[in-house]
Amino acid sequence: MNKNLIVLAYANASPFPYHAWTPLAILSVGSYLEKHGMEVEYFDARIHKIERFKELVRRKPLMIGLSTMTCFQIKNTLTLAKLVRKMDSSMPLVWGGTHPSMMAGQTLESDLVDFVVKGEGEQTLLELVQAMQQGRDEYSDIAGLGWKSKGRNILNPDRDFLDIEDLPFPYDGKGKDILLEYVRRSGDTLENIGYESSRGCPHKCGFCYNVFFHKNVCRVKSIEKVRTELLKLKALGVNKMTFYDDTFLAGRKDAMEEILPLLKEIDFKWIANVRINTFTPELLKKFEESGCVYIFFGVESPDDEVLKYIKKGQNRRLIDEGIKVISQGNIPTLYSLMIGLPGETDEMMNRTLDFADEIRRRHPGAEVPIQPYVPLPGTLLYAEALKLGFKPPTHLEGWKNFTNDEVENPWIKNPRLLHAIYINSFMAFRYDRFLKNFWSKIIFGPLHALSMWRWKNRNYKFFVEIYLYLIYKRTGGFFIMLEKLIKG
Ligand code: B12
Repeated sequence: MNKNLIVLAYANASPFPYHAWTPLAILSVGSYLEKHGMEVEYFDARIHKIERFKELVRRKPLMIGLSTMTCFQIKNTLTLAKLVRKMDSSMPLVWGGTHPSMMAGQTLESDLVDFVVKGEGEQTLLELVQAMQQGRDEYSDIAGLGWKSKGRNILNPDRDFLDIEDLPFPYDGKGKDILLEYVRRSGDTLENIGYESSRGCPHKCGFCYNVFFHKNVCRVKSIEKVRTELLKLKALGVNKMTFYDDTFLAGRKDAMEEILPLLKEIDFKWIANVRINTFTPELLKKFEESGCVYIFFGVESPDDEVLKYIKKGQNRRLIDEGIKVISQGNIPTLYSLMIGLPGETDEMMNRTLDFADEIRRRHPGAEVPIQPYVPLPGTLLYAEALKLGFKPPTHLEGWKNFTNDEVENPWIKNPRLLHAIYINSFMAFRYDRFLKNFWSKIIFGPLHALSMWRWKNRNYKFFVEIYLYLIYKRTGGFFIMLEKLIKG
């Protein structure tokens, strides 16, 4: 066995090809291990061939770490875990990430899981590695760890938050190879290089993992650290990047004086998820000047009653003011809306759809995807969903189809209608960005026209697009080729 080697793997996280974003989940953990003298190898299913993964398993590392969110990614992570078990049944499998953190007990019940790391993984994994290197088989002193002993599953107490100021730059060490591969592949459309300038969000949105995962604590990196790290990114050839922060600027009082001028000085193009009520005309101006090329907001609903129910911490008036400000600028913007929440009536849903039209009227060209609500574990509304008869999957494998386009909540009379609206809004408002050249217009043009017709007439009868969508979702590879062809 190669006791100093740790393999960290990231399975495909999305059925959609343009969703290949750098896997900071494993790079953060891996760079921390490297800093402490371990040898780390990564497998990122979006850029590596499965042969690489098999080769890494054959090298007999101390363990294999797997990262996963809830939903789609679980399916692919399970495939990796099964492959390891087949090749080497004694290889320890350590699961981390948002899903194992939120469902630690249930995840640990799976035969494909030996350890679970709950919450931030850097220090917990390091301590586990050190314990295993010493040949220990008792781990009760490692905070944040779930482990198995003599047929019993044990969940240790949670770990305190790390000081993110002490974390190494995730693209140092082997992470650099991953980054360079993303840079190489994406040419001048680098919309998938991730960077964290903070962790956590103080807001209590009922559908979000933050309340439990980050306990609503928002930690920000110092401006000096951000400067050093962004300069490193720039030196590695990155010109455009996305802030993976839970809510960009949420914990930063100094945005106008520090981080935005810094972004301007470094001359980055950047993308971020922001709260709509943060915006003033001055802030918008600073965003534009500092290179922001895309912003997205979770607006969720036009109804104060719903916004209150989901604890969004903003109301219709603030949303309207935000749209007024942002629509004056020229930053491409996405406003996300949510349907299918508990207690939603047909009238409420129709108001949300009409609001999408209103947003596009007031902010021409804005993307307004409409997402059916998914009760994700470890969120405030999850408990509410259980009360309303939602039956969560009883085992890890059961979560794999738990997605916006397949979810069936007990309070929804016609889930197919919600799926159709989701796919329709996606095709109508998001796909128009692909209608840029002759071939894309030939291929996607008619589909887009049909989507716009459906949207206008709210007509979801004979929704054949679902089949195209499912082919698209299940045969991502073919469409990656097609999109590349179209985008040139
Ligand atoms: C980038 C991103 C994506 C990317 C994918 C990630 C990628 N790299 O390719 C894309 C855009 C594809 C994506 C998609 C989705 N996403 Co997303 N995404 C994010 C985002 C913004 C950043 C992820 C990240 O890298 N964070 C930084 C790293 C360092 O944090 P981390 O992942 O938590 O990792 C730490 C720990 O979890 C742990 N850890 C993680 N992995 C491992 C592995 C091991 C072995 C160990 C020991 C520890 C460990 O240690 C890490 C360091 O402390 C997060 C929000 C956030 N700020 O995290 C949402 C988030 C992860 N996404 C979320 C969701 C819900 C989705 C979607 C389902 C949304 C949707 N409606 O479609 C889809 C899933 C795809 C699908 N359609 O099925 C939720 C997940 C909740 C959950 N229960 O899993 C989050 C938390 C957003 C939220 N506020 O709710 N997403």
